[in-house]
Amino acid sequence: MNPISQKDYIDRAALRKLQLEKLQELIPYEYERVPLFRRRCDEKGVKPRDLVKLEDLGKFPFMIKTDLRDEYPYGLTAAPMKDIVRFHCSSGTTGKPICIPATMNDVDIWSEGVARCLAMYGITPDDVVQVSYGYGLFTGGLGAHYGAEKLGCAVLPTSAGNTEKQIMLMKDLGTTVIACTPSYFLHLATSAEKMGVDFRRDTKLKHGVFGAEPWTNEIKTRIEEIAGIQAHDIYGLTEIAGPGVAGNCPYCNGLHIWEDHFYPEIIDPDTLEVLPDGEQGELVFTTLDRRGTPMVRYRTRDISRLQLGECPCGRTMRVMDRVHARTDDMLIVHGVNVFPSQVEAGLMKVPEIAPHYQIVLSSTDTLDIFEIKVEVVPEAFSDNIRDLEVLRKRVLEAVKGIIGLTPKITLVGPATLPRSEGKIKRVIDNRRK
Ligand code: DLL
Repeated sequence: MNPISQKDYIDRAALRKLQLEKLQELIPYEYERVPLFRRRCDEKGVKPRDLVKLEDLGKFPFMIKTDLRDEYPYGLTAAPMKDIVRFHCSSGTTGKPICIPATMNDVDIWSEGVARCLAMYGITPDDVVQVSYGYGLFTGGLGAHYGAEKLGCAVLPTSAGNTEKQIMLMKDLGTTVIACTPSYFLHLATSAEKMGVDFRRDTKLKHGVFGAEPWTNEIKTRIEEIAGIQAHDIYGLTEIAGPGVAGNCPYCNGLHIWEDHFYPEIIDPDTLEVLPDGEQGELVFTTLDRRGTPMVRYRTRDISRLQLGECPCGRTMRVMDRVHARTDDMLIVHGVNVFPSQVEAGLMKVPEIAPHYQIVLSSTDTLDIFEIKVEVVPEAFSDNIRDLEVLRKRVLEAVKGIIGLTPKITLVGPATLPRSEGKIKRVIDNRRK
């Protein structure tokens, strides 16, 4: 076992003790240094000394994304500038970005999280890791980079884009691990095919480290089939660290959370009550060690569940369900709730359908129009209108079976929908607000 993985197996009682000790340091630190947190605690009538046992964390106020925007750039920074070594920012969808200053120790803990994920996937210092997440303000590139280096891997920092060159380097340098968004990997795969490169035959690729966007088990299977690799899930967010807050182990369809650094809770997003393990709700994290921009009870908006029971791999860190949806990406069409991942799961049931699709919503005066544009794989794409119509009906049935609505299905030719180098935008909502 790589020494970096030893912490994954800590005894649960020792873990809880450690978490409490860390929280009892963090809460007064945050209270003293971050006026917003202090104000909220005072409004709730809760003091740092009220944290006597782990469950007491539930008495403390939440933090949300708009707090980060409102307090931009330094309002939530708790460490002096002499201790800050790095900034990451996330643009979000609207308005001002959020800015997360980090200390050297914050960067170290984050890198350790990524390294522990990689080790769990079976990646070793012998591996060559091509980091095709974007480098810069986004945490994907530098996060994967530092984590892979910490494990002792050889890192090829290609960043995203320049796809043909990426494929050439992958071949020439013997890349064994690629780290990028799943949607960018699918784009790489299409480009490789066009270049006559077969991942199985012409490269040494064995692992994919994919995250930063929701991707279904169906897409995971497709990727594994297309490239002959193991596709691993890595989860994280800028506000908490970046990639490497949690990662999936080969034994469970979920992700071990590095609970010794990132304390998870699941809450009901409506009542804000903490839910017991086993129940689905919104994931909330407290950063136990961060000192640059600590987060106490940060509401991620990601929907997940903390699984019950022990993982056969022996790791004691709790397992969260893979994140397929966010509370804010739910679409309401004709009064029905639809998540893009449900559409994806339906589409991927049809083998002639390629993993490239777009959901387009528009409206007339009285009606929502819900269209799904999806590519057909080259082998199944034909000029025969009747064949395509038969396929279209099969796709419709597959999607309808999951979402319970009848969308307009538009089949399009291979490589016609936009591709992405980073996070893909699946939904275009042109409805009048
Ligand atoms: O996406 C960090 C990251 C980079 C994670 C590279 C994994 C790999 P943000 O840009 O702040 O940070 O976006 C965070 O992306 O709240 C989720 O909604 C989504 N997300 C991240 N990883 C996954 C995943 C990075 N594995 C937001 N599965 C999160 C599903 C994910 N969604």
